[in-house]
Order: sequence, then C-alpha cells, then structure tokens
Amino acid sequence: MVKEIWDKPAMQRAIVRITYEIIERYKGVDELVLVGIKTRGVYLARRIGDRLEEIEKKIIPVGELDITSYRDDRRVDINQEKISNLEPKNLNITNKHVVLVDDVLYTGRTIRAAMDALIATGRPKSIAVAVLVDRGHRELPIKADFVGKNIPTALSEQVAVNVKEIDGIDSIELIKL
Ligand code: 3GP
Ligand code: 5GP
Ligand code: MG
Repeated sequence: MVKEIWDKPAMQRAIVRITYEIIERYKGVDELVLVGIKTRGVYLARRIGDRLEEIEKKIIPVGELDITSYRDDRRVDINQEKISNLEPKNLNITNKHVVLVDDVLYTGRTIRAAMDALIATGRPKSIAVAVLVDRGHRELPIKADFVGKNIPTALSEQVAVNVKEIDGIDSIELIKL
C-alpha cells in the first residue's frame, strides 16, 4: 500500500524552510559547506545550495559523499582500504561549518559513516545534519539539526523519497510492505 505524504510544493516549502534555518543558525553562509550523501542527498544539497545562493548572493560550496566503504554493516571486506569519496577532490572542509544532507535518517549509521569519512578528509569547525525525513528507529546517538518532516514509521514500512532529477517527480510516499 502506498500513501502520498508530500507532493512537490510541500517538498519545496520544506527545503526553503531548512535554508532559512541554516542561515539563522550560522548567522550567514560565509564558512558553510554543504555535503550531500549519495544518492538522493546530493540533489537535496544542491537545491538547498541554490536557495542559499539566491538569498545570500554568495557562492556556497556543495560536495558529494559516497560513504559505502565507511559503513560498519555493509563493508564488503573489513580490511579493505577506506576510500574517502568526497567530491570535488579540492573541496576544503577544514575550519568550515559542514552540513551533511541526506534524504532519510533511520538508524543513524549512514551519518556516523559520513562523519568518519569527512574527518578523514579535513577538520571541520562543526558538522550538522539536514534530512528531508526522519523516520525514527535510531541505533546510534545521532540526531538531525534540520528536519523536513518527522514521519513515525513501522520497521515494516519504507519511505520513498522521489526527486525529479532521478525519479522524474518530487514526492514522499509511505510504503507499507
Ligand atoms: P539513496 O541512495 O538515493 O538515498 O540506501 C540505498 C537506497 O535505498 C537509498 O537511496 C534509499 O532511498 C533506498 N531505500 C529505501 N528504503 C530503504 C530502507 O528501508 N533502508 C535503506 N537503507 N535504504 C532504503
Ligand atoms: P540509516 O543509515 O540512518 O539507517 O539510513 C539512512 C540511509 O538509508 C539514507 O541515506 C537513506 O537513503 C536510506 N534509508 C533508510 N531508510 C529509508 C527509507 O525508509 N526510505 C528511503 N528512501 N531511504 C531510506
Ligand atoms: Mg540516502
């Protein structure tokens, strides 16, 4: 069973709100770097970055992070060298306020892995987390600083976050398996 929770305008409003919350928190954007977690977090980070640039009239660096080799539960080979896939390679995060952006926050393991991957690359002044959906069920002491929507879920449910760049449509659906 699929239930639509948010349509495109609702998603856009959440992104605009998160953008203003970021400006308020950091009192501007001068030391800000956004890092989107692949795959869909990247598109959300770009949208927040575009909005920030429109409002603040400044360039906001937006990076992309692939945390696969930093996961504690998915690593193919535990001895495999961890590859920090922060792109672009010349993105400087040292002494910056980094906001990690992802679509869904669930157990928190992705964000933990992302923090490891970031710290292997530089020494940020601070790290915060922005997610479109917090679906609960944390397994680690991790919280989001900026949340589009809290959607309490059962373990048997999934939240489908569709972004037009990949899925052809912007929407959030709750899927009961
Ligand atoms: P994303 O990489 O675009 O964020 O986690 C890998 C992909 O699987 C994610 O896409 C996510 O959208 C999707 N996914 C859907 N439901 C789940 C789920 O319950 N757990 C995880 N880990 N991923 C899910
Ligand atoms: P965590 O590591 O916090 O358990 O899960 C977060 C990551 O897994 C996110 O990058 C997200 O893409 C994916 N994820 C976990 N649960 C869901 C879900 O219900 N829906 C979607 N779309 N992604 C999920
Ligand atoms: Mg994701």
